[in-house]
Amino acid sequence: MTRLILVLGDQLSRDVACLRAAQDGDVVVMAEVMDEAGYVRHHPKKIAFLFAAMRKFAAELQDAGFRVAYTRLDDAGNSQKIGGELLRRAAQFEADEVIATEPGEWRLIDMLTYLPIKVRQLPDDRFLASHADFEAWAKDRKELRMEWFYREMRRKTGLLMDGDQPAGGQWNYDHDNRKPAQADMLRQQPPSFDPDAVTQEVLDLVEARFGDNFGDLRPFGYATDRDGALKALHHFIRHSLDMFGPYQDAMLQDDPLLHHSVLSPYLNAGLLLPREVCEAAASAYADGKVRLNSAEGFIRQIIGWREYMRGIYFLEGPDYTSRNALNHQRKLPWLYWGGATKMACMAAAIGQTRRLAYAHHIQRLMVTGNFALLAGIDPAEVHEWYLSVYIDAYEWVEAPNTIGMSQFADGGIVGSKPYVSSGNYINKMSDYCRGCDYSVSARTGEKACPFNLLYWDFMIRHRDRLEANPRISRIYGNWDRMDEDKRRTIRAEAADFLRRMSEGERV
Ligand code: FAD
Ligand code: DLZ
Ligand code: SF4
Repeated sequence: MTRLILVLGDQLSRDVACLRAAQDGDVVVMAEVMDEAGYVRHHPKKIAFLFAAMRKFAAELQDAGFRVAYTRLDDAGNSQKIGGELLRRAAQFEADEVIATEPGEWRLIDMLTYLPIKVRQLPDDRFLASHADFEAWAKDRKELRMEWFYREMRRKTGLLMDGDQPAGGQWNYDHDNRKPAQADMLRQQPPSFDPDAVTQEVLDLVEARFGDNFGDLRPFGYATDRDGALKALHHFIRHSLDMFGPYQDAMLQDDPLLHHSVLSPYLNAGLLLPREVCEAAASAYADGKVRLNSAEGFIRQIIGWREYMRGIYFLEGPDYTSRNALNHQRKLPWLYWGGATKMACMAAAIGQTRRLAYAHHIQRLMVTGNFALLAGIDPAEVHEWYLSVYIDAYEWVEAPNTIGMSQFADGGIVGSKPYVSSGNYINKMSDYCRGCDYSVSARTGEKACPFNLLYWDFMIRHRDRLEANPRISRIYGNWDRMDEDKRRTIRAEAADFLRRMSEGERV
């Protein structure tokens, strides 16, 4: 009997497990379906990127001799579900078994588990840590801190290691990083790729079908095949990696990317593999082309944070996305969907998200994420927003970053304390405050930076829980020393701000 080989839209790697298992006569099944394109209102650039990359990958497989059954979104008979397409193709090719690579989302894993046909889900070994590796690491630990996991991953991969010691004698060089950036006309931007005929056709389809989703479809400059993704990788290693470390936490109004790699879309869709990306960075360091704090910082994001986040998602199980440890219930305000705001930092982060389907880590964590947490937004709504608007968003990586790292909704599994800050941090790391209607130095009054008001409001609302944390407790001393009137004013103005925001006023 024929077997079907399922390749999902984020499994576009020649080395993916199901393709390695393919035999003569098997049929590769790929499908553009509304169930996947519509489980959240994805940014149009994300849908276009994946559909174009899927079409090109299918053509590449066909050229390499695979039998491929590819369903386009508008094809007659498209059931608009991955499961439906597998059953339809099984009937068409008289197949009795599906070979899949485990999807990156519980929803699809469950769907495949209960599909009325035999399905084998192979481990996704594009990741460097298997579920068993992560479970073994996590077992019996009181706290699942990324840094300890990362050190094991360094030893396991041998990346930046001198024998059994870390290169340079330290595991982590972050103390050399975290510098604010200056505007620089000469800073290199990632390469932009003109859409070819395949991509143009997809752009027209996405415009017609998803044109109302939040986000600009055009101009579209992402690579949509492996050659382009490799070009982006080599360009980053050559031009930006050396400065990545020092400036990775910086934010500039007129430079949305700074020295970030913008490789997450390609890594997460399978056009690049994590090991090759890290090896390219490690070789650049070995050749003396980039400084150690940059190579180490970059590699840590991939073999550390990326693998750790996936480990947490699968360890914690399907209910992780509905956690709400701080019991936050406020609706996501309209300004996240492009509604006007006077906050220059939010306007910048959300504006570039709309244009590019991309914001870098500190914009996601310390601007939009920080604001949502301070304002007490329901983490399920925050999760849905991040899953929708970023080109690199898949639940296995987005949920632990949002629910865990950013919103502290998992109660402290990913982070030992909430990532919250007043306007001070944003002012130190960016040039946003200079052009803002609010004043970052004002703590009360009409001009008070909302991050300042909401910071204290958040800290006091959650005092019972947070004061016990030794990393936070001394902050309450500052509050207690504040004049009683001042404290009352801050809380009243915070409440007024939140009320006006929730009523749709421009804040
Ligand atoms: P760089 O800064 O150049 O970093 C290099 C690579 O490291 C990235 O491409 C990525 O693969 C990896 N990386 C860095 N930080 C993380 C991290 N915290 N978790 C996982 N991988 C990391 N990343 C996603 O890939 N998809 C998401 O949906 C996603 N959602 C996020 C939501 C929130 C609230 C936050 C705070 C972070 C989220 N991140 C997500 C992590 C991070 O912001 C992005 O990986 C990064 O901004 C991608 O841009 P880049 O390729 O330029 O990264
Ligand atoms: C994100 C996405 C989109 C927009 N569309 C498709 C699709 O039409 N077909 C497909 O196979 N995959 C798509 N994907 C990626 C899946 O949603 C992804 O495989 C799961 O979320 C698991 O990570
Ligand atoms: Fe953001 Fe406050 Fe600075 Fe305005 S003053 S940009 S709201 S941090």
